[in-house]
Amino acid sequence: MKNTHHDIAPALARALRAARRVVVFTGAGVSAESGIATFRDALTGLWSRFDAQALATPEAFREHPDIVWGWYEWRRAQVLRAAPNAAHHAIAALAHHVPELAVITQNVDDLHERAGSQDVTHLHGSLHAPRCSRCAAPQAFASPTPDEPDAGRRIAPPLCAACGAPVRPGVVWFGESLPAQAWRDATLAAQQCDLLFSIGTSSLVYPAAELPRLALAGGAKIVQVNPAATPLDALAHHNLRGAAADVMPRVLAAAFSAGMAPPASGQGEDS
Ligand code: BV8
Ligand code: ZN
Repeated sequence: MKNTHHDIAPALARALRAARRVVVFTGAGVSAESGIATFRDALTGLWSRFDAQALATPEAFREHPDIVWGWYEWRRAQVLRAAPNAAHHAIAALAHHVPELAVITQNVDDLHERAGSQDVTHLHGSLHAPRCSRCAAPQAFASPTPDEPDAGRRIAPPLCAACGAPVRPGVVWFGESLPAQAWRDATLAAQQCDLLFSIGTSSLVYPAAELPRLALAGGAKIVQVNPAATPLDALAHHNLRGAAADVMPRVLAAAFSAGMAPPASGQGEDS
């Protein structure tokens, strides 16, 4: 059957139209169609002998600062070259259709902001906010756009202008606490919302993966958008099996534009 926005269950379109407070919770999958490798994609070159989870830790930075800094500079170069995709734009547009929208992301890129989303909550920090690993002083990047480091190149981290210690990426590593304010904002938004979208996340990393459960406990409808199954499948009221850049524009069309010609069809199915 030709995929049109009619694939989106009428009950979902009705629930989104009726929702006062909506949360959009995203993971690396929402940036996949912008060409940003998801966290678990095979690490290339020098990093292929590392598991991302092992590299995104304070220990790895202490032991191999130039491998870890090189990895993040490679990822930052990817992000700077990337553009927001139709999913980021649909999420930004959603803010104009519902009374309150909170965008909460695990991603360290700024594609939600570049698509126009406001007040994005970053649970795991940002590639664009390097800081001193000792005195935490914010640092400016030496080169605003790193020359495309060939994947795998070691790059020695710059040294803090104030205390001389190595500069680290402004991200939350495994074993590190989430920024307290961001976590407070996120849990409050999840507990109070009427509807939560979980888009492009494997729902494996805690405490972020707790948010849909908090929303469910607060009586919210849970909608998952992911081409693959995740542990959230069991809890979601709607499992939209498909790519975010295909599904999200169709969700908005189904809910807010009766008669608007549906955007290009995709593979998404409502399951
Ligand atoms: C903390 C920033 C403690 C860095 C990241 C055992 C059990 C439970 C928990 C733990 C445990 N052992 C350790 C823990 C805690 C640990 C944890 O959860 N580990 C997991 C792996 C078991 N958590 C932590 O350490 C957290 N801190 O707990 O602190 C503490 C408490 C008090 C005091 C002190 C300390 C910190 C976690 C933050 C780690 N940092 N990112 C960086 O980016 O480099 S997490 C990182 O991995 C990403 O941000 C992402 O969120 C996560 C998963 O990566 P991916 O799988 O790539 O991405 P994602 O999950 O988003 O999955 C991609 C999805 O997209 C897939 O499902 C795919 O199907 C889908 N997809 C693909 N294409 C598309 C798509 N979807 C839609 N459209 C498409 N086109
Ligand atoms: Zn310093």
